[in-house]
Amino acid sequence: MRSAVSTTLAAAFLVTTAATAHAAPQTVQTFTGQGLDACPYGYLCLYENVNFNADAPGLILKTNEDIRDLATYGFDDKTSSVYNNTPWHWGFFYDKNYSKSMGGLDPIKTVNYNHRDEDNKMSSLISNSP
Ligand SMILES: [Ca+2]
Repeated sequence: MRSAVSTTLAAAFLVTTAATAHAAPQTVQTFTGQGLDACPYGYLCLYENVNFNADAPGLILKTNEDIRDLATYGFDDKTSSVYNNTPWHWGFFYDKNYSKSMGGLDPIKTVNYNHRDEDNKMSSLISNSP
């Protein structure tokens, strides 16, 4: 009897693990780095400086989830370049709560806000990920 219960529980655990293993967990992380190589596949990366922090290591925010207010992660009005290393389109906004569009970025594309109006203006972002 005990053996049967244990087997059932183990099977349930395996099913749960398999169902979630293919989808990456929703994460937002800030760290110091530079270059496109610092942004792993499956993530959108915001760089605090132009040219993906090429001149020196700087702050990077990597995310695979929508962010309603970048101030939550200390990244409001800070983004100067972006690498979209995901299969989804992302939209960017001047204000929090996805207000006032400032354009977007297609899959596996970059944008550099050097000398552009959008520099240091992004406050929220959203993807069309299912
Ligand atoms: Ca900046």
